[in-house]
Amino acid sequence: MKPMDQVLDTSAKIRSMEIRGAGRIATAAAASLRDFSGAIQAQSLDDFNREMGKAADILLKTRPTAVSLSNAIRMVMKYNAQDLLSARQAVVLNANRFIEISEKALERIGQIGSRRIRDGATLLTHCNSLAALSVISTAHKSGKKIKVIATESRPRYQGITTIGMLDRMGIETELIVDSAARSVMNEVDLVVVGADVITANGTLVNKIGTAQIALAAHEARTSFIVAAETYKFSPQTILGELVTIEEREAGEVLADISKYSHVRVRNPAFDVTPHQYIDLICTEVGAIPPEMSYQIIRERLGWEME
Ligand code: RUB
Repeated sequence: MKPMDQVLDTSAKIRSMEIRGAGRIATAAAASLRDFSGAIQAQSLDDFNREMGKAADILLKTRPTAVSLSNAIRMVMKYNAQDLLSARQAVVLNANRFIEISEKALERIGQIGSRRIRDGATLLTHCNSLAALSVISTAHKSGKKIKVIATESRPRYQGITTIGMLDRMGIETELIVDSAARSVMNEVDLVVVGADVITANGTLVNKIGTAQIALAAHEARTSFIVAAETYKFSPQTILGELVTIEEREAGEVLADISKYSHVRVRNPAFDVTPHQYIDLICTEVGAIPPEMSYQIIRERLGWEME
């Protein structure tokens, strides 16, 4: 396999959602850049930089919403080497560091988030988020008796992956269709979801359906928390950049559209939850109100206004 084929293969897997979820996309991209850096036959530092730039670009274009992807790529590509050997070493170091930080963050988020869960609680989660599942599994492992209601998360049914994971952990679980969220909300003590993006003002971008769950939780006075590594926060939003919401193919929603001549199927993959509906964001550096997102971006992502 040519070195670039490995990058193309990872990119194809991310695009087709064989690799999915903001955290998993980010670590897969970091690992792909690391492996590519060791495999390319660059003759000079310029060659190396150019090839790395191409690979980073390909990975960056796979899915447009999750900021974890661009943050991970930026962290891996932040090398300022004088020669080829040190450039390679820096990429490997950066990528491994990112992957390690990301694993540790999940563990820490679990510890921090699980403190919000009381014994006997009923939780609701949407889609399939490793960060949200870390909160849930840590609470379970600490001996709290919990029940989880999981949505299907149409159209890609990531909820089925979630119930599989919960089942393997031995957690009592109920599966509902997405539109049943309001019906069960009065039984729920806490909603916990993951994040694809958190903006400078604490707005959450996550799997389509999250916003109406947040709205239902707000109306039912049910707590709504987000579990997210700090690399899910978006530095670009400080400059007012809008988050691109991925629109996926119609075929994911309706198999045969051809028999309808006046119908267009819309398939936005993510939606936007305003910060007013979020009680807390559990990150690896602590549980913060959404209004503190700006500080996280300034302090954790080392990003300065230019
Ligand atoms: C996945 C999704 C998840 C977040 C967080 O969307 O919306 O809630 O990515 O996941 P998709 P994690 O399936 O379209 O990628 O906590 O695992 O990063």
